[in-house]
Amino acid sequence: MHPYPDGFLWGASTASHQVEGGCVNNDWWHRERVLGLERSGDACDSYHRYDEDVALLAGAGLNAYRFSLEWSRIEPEEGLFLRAEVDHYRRMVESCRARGVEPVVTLNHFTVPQWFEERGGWTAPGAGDLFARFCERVLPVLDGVGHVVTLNEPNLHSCLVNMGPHVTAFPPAPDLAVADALLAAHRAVAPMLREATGALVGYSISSISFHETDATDDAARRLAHDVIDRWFLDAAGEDFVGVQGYTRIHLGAGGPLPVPPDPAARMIEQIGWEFYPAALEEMVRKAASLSGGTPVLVTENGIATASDEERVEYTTAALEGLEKSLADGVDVRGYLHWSLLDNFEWASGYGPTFGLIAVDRETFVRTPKPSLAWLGEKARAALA
Ligand code: GCO
Repeated sequence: MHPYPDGFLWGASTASHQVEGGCVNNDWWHRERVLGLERSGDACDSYHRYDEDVALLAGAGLNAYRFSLEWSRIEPEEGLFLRAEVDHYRRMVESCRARGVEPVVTLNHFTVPQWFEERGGWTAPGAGDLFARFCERVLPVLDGVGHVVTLNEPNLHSCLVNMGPHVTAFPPAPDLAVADALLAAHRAVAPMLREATGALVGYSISSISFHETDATDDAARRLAHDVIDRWFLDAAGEDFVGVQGYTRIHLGAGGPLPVPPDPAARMIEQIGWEFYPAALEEMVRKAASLSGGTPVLVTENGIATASDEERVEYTTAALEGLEKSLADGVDVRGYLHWSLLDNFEWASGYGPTFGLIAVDRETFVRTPKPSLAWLGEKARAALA
């Protein structure tokens, strides 16, 4: 017997800038150039190959696909909305539907149009209104979509002051102005989205498992609580909270300790994170309890490794933890693996490979890894 409830979502996640290719009009494209980072370029060319991506996912036995809308394509200049791009994302939803795959749509996964960035980003006056207008314009995409994620990791975003995620290390304190602006933006659109689409609406939290050490002080504790707990407490969507848990970080004096502090760590991933699959269970339980029982949707969990055996080992352990929390009555609605494809990992470029499917960097040919069939089998068995 397995503890997965009926209708459990089994799937994988991606994000527009990381897979589409040619996202030339957003803040990240510019940041790559200005900071001399590896360029995202054509990414996985999923803008043109999404149908193949969805077919591979569905063919393996998975029933959910989380992807994001690229705001900079839909509104390339302030106030100029391109109907053809809205239609493009609608076709993605229909491609999912045609294969019995539940689309989980993220409205904003880190990237914003360059014009939005240049007018001051999320904390500039009127930013929330611009996001709300964008959300209204993409309603045709969302018709019949069951789960809408408004913002990806607003808590992580607010930690990495003015630089965007994955570029800087943790600053001494989260930027609460960014945090507040993102929370306000979510609150301003969530009721409208619920009413207009009937979807469940929430946002996804970066859920790092913080572990204390002998050196942990109050400043470090405060940071951990501001980063995670404050968001859970304030924010837990009325509909669901997305949990994205990968690893743990040890707290020292003032903030996180450099990885790896623990000589017992099983391995360190390509991205410098400790292999720590127990993070998922810990964070799912924490999210459910701090949000007062808001249903949890695991919107990301995975491992950056060149070894697909390690991916299966990690995910097996993560799912065992998830099953324990389900057996204890925690309301978890789905598990979406990060990521469907090896893709563009922000400031780390194409080095770290999180995908269930490899992508040839020259030809974009997709080669499913054994972990895709393995996860699909788990899904089939649980859904049977
Ligand atoms: C994030 C994102 C993803 C990442 C993934 C691996 O957490 O930053 O949602 O875009 O690629 O988490 O780092």
